[in-house]
Amino acid sequence: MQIDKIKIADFNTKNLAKHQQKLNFSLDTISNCEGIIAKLIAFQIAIPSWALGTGGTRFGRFAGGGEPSNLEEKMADIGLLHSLNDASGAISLHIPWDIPEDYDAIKKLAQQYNLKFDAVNSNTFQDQPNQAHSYKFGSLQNVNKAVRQQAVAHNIEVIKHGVALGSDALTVWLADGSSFPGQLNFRQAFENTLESLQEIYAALPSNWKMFVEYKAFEPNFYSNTVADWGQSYMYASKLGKQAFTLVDLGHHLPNANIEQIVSLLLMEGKLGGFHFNDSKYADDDLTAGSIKPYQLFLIFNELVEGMDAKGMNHHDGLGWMIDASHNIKDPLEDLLQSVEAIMISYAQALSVDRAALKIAQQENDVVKCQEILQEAFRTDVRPLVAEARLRAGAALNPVQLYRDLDIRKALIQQRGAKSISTGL
Ligand code: PSV
Ligand code: MN
Repeated sequence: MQIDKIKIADFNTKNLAKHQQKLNFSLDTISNCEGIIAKLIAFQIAIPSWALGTGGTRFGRFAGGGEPSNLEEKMADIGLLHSLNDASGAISLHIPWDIPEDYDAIKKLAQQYNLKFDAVNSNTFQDQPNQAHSYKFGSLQNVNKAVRQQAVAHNIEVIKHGVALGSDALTVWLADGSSFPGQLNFRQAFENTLESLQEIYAALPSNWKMFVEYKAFEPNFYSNTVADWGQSYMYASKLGKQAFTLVDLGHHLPNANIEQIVSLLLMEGKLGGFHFNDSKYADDDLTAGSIKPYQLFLIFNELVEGMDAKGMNHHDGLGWMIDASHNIKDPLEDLLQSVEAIMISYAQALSVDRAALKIAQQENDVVKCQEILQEAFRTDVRPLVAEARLRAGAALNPVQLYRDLDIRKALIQQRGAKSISTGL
């Protein structure tokens, strides 16, 4: 299903006067609005192919209907999001959940929706039918060489799919670890994992990046073999220049200072990418910015400052992706909200008075530092985000237009109320 551009234009015309009024206030009160709007237009956040259906917990799943049941339909959904917000112009595939059958056809479809292929993701956290060896006791870390070899071969296979599609990064997230003390020799697990990652790294095309994603716990409950940024950093450093740490916001222990982690990884040139989501308790996979919007702003504040210090392009210097699970909301509405929250935090970070902050920091003026950051955080930048969309031909208010056009109803009519999406 594609949205008629005329419908977007009509919606914008209807809402233009109100938008203009708010924008005028922003233009008067925020400095360098044009610079911010230009950066917002360029910024794109990839949508994972596994986030378009209803997620669930181990207790149950409550599907909302009209879910995409194959890769083509998932791409259609992302195309739909992208036409509404012009900020979701990339798809990240999880293999084997979404194996393209006809590369050319899939590439054509991507072109039609104006989508790029973001990082490809391997899956050695679930056993697949007909798999020779089980990952019950880990994959790349496994004490059994044959299991490690199978997991390495899978990752190399994933790279091949990515190359065929024009992707340029591999994300490795491992569920490897142990659930009970004594189960694992930590050092051996690390060394096995490193050796396996090195074999995968050797198969990486020279223009590719490898992202090593960490997670504090789950599905293992005692130790994870890539548990935190320090461990990911050790692997990435030992692997080489093409390997980086990937930060998923939900993968930290409570109260971790994620903005500091981001700042230091950037400083070391080892921050590769992001998985956005939000959480109250652990890896809750909630809508980005729904629980801790100030934290999201502080993270972007470090990203903007750190990337500028290194002369990096904001839009393609790092990999940006949403990694959330939509258990009770319509997944498409949820994704629109996440992208909006990310854009707002990015715009706020761009509006921070950096020169004044630097002086206040040098003068140890703690009060002033807080004033400067909170001035940016508490300033309403939504008109700038909407203006960026307007200029790009997208909708002033994507969620509202999605609802006005009754898109979910149309998707249910098209795909049925019981269609099921692959993924977690
Ligand atoms: C693991 O929790 C994770 O964050 C990894 O990125 C996986 O690929 C994804 O979620 C699976 O949903
Ligand atoms: Mn993730």
